[in-house]
Amino acid sequence: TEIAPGAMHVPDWLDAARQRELLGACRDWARPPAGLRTVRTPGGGTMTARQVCLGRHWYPYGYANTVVDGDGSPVKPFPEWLGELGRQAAGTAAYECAGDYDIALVNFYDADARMGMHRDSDEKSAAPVVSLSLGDTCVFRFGNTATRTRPYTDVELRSGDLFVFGGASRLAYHGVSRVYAGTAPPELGLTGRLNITLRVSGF
Ligand code: MD3
Ligand code: FE
Repeated sequence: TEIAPGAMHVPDWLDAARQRELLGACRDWARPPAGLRTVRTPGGGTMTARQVCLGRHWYPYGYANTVVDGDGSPVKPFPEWLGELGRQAAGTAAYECAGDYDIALVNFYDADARMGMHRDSDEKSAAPVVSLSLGDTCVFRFGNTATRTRPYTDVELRSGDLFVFGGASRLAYHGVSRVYAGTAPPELGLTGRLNITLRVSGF
């Protein structure tokens, strides 16, 4: 389903087996060093979703090769197979991949976590961002490129869903306004929600 020009939602893209595999990988990546951390914002606040990065370390507002705002470790490598997955996902949404996926940001949400409206503009490449969701259903708010406010479209993202943001949607404001606790597929064995975004740095 095209939510807006360049914004494609593909429900249930990952089957149960691939969801379990990806969750297992995320749990490995969450381990220290360079594991899961709380992101501090320049205003002195903290993000409620916790994060782990692969390939490059994101912190507000840029990328680094080490966990500069955490334990100082080199960022974990971005595995080849994840690049393949990104290419395949972008292809599903009818995008020619404009580069090689080389960054993953994995966000961990508990029931109270949110993500405020923002744009992802720290990458140099205009290649589409690939988003994969696991666990609890959330309300994803897709806005517009001009303002942080209305008009926006609320979409429920469920475990296994793919979302691809390219073209005119690449720089749109977006966020996560709520997470529905206890809605994850029971057989997945996850409390909360995980989102994996795959990006092309262009660096
Ligand atoms: C639209 N993540 O990591 S996924 C983020 O569910 C982020 O964790 C949210 O926003 C999450 O930056 C939303 C959907 C998403 C991801 C990246 C985008 C939408 C996007 C990049 C550009 C435009
Ligand atoms: Fe984002």
